[in-house]
Amino acid sequence: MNTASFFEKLWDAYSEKTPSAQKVKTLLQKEGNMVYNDHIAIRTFDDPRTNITVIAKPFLAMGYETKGEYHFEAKKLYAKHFEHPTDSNAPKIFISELLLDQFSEDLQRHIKETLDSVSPSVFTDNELILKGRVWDTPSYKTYTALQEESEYAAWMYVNGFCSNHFTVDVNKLNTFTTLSEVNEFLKQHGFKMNTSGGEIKGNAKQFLEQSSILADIIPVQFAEGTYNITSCYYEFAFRYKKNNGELFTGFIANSADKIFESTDMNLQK
Ligand code: OOG
Ligand code: NI
Repeated sequence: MNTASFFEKLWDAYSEKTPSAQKVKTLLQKEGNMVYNDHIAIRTFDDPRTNITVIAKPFLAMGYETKGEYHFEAKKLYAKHFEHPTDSNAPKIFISELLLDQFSEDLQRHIKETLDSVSPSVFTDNELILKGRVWDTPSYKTYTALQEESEYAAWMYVNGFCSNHFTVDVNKLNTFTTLSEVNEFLKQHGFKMNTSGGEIKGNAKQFLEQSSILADIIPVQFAEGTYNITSCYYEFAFRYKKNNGELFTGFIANSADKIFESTDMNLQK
């Protein structure tokens, strides 16, 4: 599969569970914009079967290169980002992993049992991140137990492998010149922003401003019945030129820390 059709399939899987993203994209297009992706993001567990190295492999095979790394002490996460050196339409990739050994034995056991229930060949499939949750129906009891320690763990247990957001490249929009104009447009159309750490994360001095709408809520079938749970969200990024005249291409850990919260159940209402 070539890079463009891979990202189309990834968008299809994502927009199916994130109807707001498709709505926003269509609204932006109706205003007269071409919508380009700045980056996508993937979540995983640092278990050797699923860690960043495993998730990054198909992207490295597409020619992507490893760039920055990021630490999130409070959330107990580690992340890396990847860039394609030649294909300017290929979005940057941000992959984070949950540092399992920093959590309780109960959490570690829940995740280990979940991963043990899946055939190892599923994790090495090049199309893993098109597959979503690759384990059986989750338990709501386990979901809420995980949530007490980590919203990320609970989200991952239900949503599995996917792009948890796509990100509109605001620099390339025709009808908007600033991120705050985009945010006003989103709010006028009834979308709810993630305001954790402020509506706009980052600033010109950091060469990156970001905002996101809260994740959609979708019905999920659990062993105990159906509950409404966060799926994925849409992000908006505006990049500034560095002193050498080139656009900054990295990420800002303090901003990312708040962007992660776009899928937190406790930010809903
Ligand atoms: C990733 C959050 C961080 C960014 O652009 O800083 C991020 C996630 O929610 O998994 O995407
Ligand atoms: Ni992002």
